[in-house]
Amino acid sequence: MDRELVIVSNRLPLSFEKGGGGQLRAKQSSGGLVTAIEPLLQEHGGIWIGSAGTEQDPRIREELAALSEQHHYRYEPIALSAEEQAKFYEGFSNEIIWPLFHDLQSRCNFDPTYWDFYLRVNARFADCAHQVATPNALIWIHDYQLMQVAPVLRREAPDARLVFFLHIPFPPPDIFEKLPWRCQVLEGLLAHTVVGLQTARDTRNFLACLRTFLPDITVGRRAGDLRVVRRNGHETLVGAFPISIDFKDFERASDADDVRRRSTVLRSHYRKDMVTILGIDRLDYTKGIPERLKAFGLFLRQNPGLQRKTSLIQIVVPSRESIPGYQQLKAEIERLVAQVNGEFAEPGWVPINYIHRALPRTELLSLYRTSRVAFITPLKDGMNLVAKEYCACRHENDGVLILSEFAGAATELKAGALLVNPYDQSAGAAALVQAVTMPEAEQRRRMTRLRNQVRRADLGAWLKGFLAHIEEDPATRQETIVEEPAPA
Ligand code: GDG
Repeated sequence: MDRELVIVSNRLPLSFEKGGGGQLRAKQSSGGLVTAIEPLLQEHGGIWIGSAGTEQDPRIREELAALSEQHHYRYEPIALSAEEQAKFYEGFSNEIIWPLFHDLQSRCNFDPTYWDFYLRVNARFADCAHQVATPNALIWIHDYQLMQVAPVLRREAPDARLVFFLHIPFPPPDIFEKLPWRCQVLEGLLAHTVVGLQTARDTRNFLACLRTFLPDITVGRRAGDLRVVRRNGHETLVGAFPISIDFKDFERASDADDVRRRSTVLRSHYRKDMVTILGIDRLDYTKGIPERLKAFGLFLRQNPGLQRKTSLIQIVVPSRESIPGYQQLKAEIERLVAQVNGEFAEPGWVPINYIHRALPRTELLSLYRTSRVAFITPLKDGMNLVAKEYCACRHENDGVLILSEFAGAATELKAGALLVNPYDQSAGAAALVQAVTMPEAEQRRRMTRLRNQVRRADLGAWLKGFLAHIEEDPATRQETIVEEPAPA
């Protein structure tokens, strides 16, 4: 890539903790966006703009400057006040956009004071990008917290390459229309030259919302299901670019000595014929954790013969704990774990191993290696990288992936996974029976397909597909664009 790369995301890929003696400790963040973007900057260099938390400690800036020297890229921190964090991040982003875009509109809190903070903080990110980026930099803005950065940047730097990727789903018009600021959000997105979404369904929904709420647009169809949206003389390329993982890196890292050693220890904790089932999620109501625990309880109740032969290991990574609802969710999960364990546990066998903390990477990879089943059932998910990581770590081509049909990953992985409706406990229980008792030959057939798919459509392919459109110049484009009439 010839241009300077500037990544703009809500958070930097690391946060700071104060040690016992008051010294600052940098901690690498986990989460889908970091997993995908960090390797890109490591390879190409550039700048990452994002918040490093609400702490105003001046040492954070110094520490980041020192870390920038060691890494291939530079960090530009944005300091948010406690009120900005509360109303822009926890408020507008996570009490309105997050639930609405995951089709959970009844969880939204449409507090009218949030929007001004969203605009104000987005403008600060835009100002920072304007100041630090070279004039022809590629400014790649990420995700739902920053959908109003581009309109400001476009005014300040009319020729900048502004591209956007949405990591979460895009809802259909009859859900999106509840948003009081729906037209401004759509207009903000059209200030980019490329808008990437996770799946064809998200792209369809986005285009349907544009047609419904901004009727003065025209839409042209291009090869490969891409669309060109035109409005007021500006063009935006819109398309699905399913995000992925660095398959080879996961495959290699999960076969390293430390992971092999840890996997042997993990296996030794269980009886030889025990099938371990793995769930890993951030603490979030979209991930369908209570629904999954209920399905597992039903599975045990309906299948006494499989009790003592199966254990669910459920990792819940702490997340957004200051937002109302997340504490309640944690309490609900803990109540359900206690209920299922209370009903079925016996000396020597605990049905659910519940872990509420982030795990070191070695532990995560060892769990992928040793768990015969991955049980991943979000109510709705942009993609879900855990599903792809599990497949990349299955060296023996065995194991079964049970996946929600509402995860973006289901589009690519449906041929090898067992797809379930996460709201349907009976279907979840039935899929568990099928997974736990699946003959080895069928496991291998399915897992080989899954691994081939993830290997082929890996992180490199995602980047290549997305970045291929960055340099396009509408004035010299050869391809004919067929105007697409709005559906009746
Ligand atoms: C958003 C969208 C979309 C998890 N626990 C630990 C840990 N992780 C890592 C996993 C994985 C990442 O976090 C989680 O990614 P997901 O994709 O599953 O989910 P979100 O964080 O909600 O991500 C999602 C994604 O963006 C990318 O576009 O797929 O739909 O919601 O990489 O490995 N890592 C470590 N310890 C843990 O305990 N080290």
